[in-house]
Amino acid sequence: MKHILTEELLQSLTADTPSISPKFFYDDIGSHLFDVITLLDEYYPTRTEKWIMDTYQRGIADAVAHCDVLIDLGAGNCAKGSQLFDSIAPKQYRALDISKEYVEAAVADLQKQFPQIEMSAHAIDLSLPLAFPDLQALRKVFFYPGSSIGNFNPEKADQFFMNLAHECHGNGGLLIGVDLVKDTETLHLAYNDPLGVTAAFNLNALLNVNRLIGSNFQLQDWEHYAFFNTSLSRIEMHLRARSDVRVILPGNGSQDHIISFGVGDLIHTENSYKYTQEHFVEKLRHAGFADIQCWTDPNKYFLVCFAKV
Ligand code: AVJ
Repeated sequence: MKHILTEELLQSLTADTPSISPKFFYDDIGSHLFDVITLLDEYYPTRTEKWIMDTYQRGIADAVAHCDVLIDLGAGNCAKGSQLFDSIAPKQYRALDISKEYVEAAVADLQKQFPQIEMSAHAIDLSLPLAFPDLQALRKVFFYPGSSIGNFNPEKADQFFMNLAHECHGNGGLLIGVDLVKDTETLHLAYNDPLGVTAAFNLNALLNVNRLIGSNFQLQDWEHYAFFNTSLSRIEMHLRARSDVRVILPGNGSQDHIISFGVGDLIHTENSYKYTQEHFVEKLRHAGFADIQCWTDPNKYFLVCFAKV
């Protein structure tokens, strides 16, 4: 695993645009820092999505109508998925996440509370196509909340939607939450909170990488840099070198790799795409979903859609 990660990071860090994948945010500290981000006044997405889900619970459940299997794509602690159990009443719940141990523990807890729902936990890599051959005949509802879709570039998002529309096998749909385009000031603050939690979340990726592959990134050499790229409609997060930096990536038996950065050089760590409602609905339609219902908040900060095949 270490060799593979070293290879991956060596490639991404020495590319024309150096980058570290956002998956490296979510170690133990990073997951907790993200939880804190969701509590910040400036970070409106989580609380706004929850407001929409709570306020329109009835309408959403009516749109979903009937659910054999609720497939939670990025379940984590299963908190958002389990919120739907009462209103949607799935017969089965499949919790998918990159971290198998984490989601298994959450499902084990949940199973005790909801013995009537058949539950299972699975590891997934959402960058690869999904297939559910054993669920073909069932009505599936895919659940993808939290604007996680914002991390996909627009072409990848289209592929992902096409994959899900196909995997519905003519029955079911996708319940998804996405962050909307809004004034730049609001967007900027959500990713540049004055307490510095987002900065810590971003910088922690370096500590996680150090731990995983034995590299020697020094936090004092880097600073958080996030801005809204208006033409690409995305928040970009980067780490910016505060001085000239040399980093060693141990070669595990073979030669060590040294990567150099000049002051001001950037490592791109995340994109968080923001959509308009019209554009997002159009993408879902284009992917093969026929009937799309939407719910939003009074400020139109966030959007929840149920897209039926
Ligand atoms: C978990 C990808 C939805 O893009 O807003 C929060 C991650 N990054 N603050 C987002 C994140 C910085 C978040 N997503």
